[in-house]
Amino acid sequence: MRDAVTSLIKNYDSTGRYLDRDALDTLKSYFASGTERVQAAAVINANAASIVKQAGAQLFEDIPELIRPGGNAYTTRRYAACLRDMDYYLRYASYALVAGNMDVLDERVLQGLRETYNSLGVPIGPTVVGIQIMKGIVKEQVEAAGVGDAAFVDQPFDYMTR
Ligand code: CYC
Repeated sequence: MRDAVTSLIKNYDSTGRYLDRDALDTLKSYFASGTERVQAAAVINANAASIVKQAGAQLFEDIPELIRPGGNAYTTRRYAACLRDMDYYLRYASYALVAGNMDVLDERVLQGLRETYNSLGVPIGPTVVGIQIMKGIVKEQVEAAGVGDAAFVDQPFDYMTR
């Protein structure tokens, strides 16, 4: 698991270089956006349950087949598994936002996920829709909390989606 600073240092150390202009610019922009990243994490933390609930409701309204017989989120167990997965995506997105680095998503969420989903018949397209719905809700709430430009919030959600 790495953050913006450790990953930059690792790169420079591996070639024995001092931190150059590019490195310093990267560090400056990471630290300059630090307060906003923490604010975004605070918003997610304070509203996680309602964000997941709202996103789930929107997802099942947009794609109602998911919760009909034959749908992958049909039966209470699978419905709950789906909301639990959404909660995982949200929590790990908050970590990646604070870290300013997407490594944690590869390591803890995405590795092997496609294979797991394929073997269980969990449809990837609708999962992507769910993650994008959460992105929209989080962005709205982060902006409402007074963070000027919440564009940085997109990054972990878009990363998982890709
Ligand atoms: C299942 N989701 C699973 C499983 C895993 C994950 C491992 C199989 C084991 C289980 O049921 O618990 C995902 N586990 C994760 C992730 C992590 C992890 C991401 C990292 C922290 O440890 N079905 C839909 C929707 C979608 C959905 C589109 C919700 C967005 O139709 C999710 N995931 C879903 C469902 C299951 C599942 C329904 C249960 C499938 C089954 O058992 O038939």
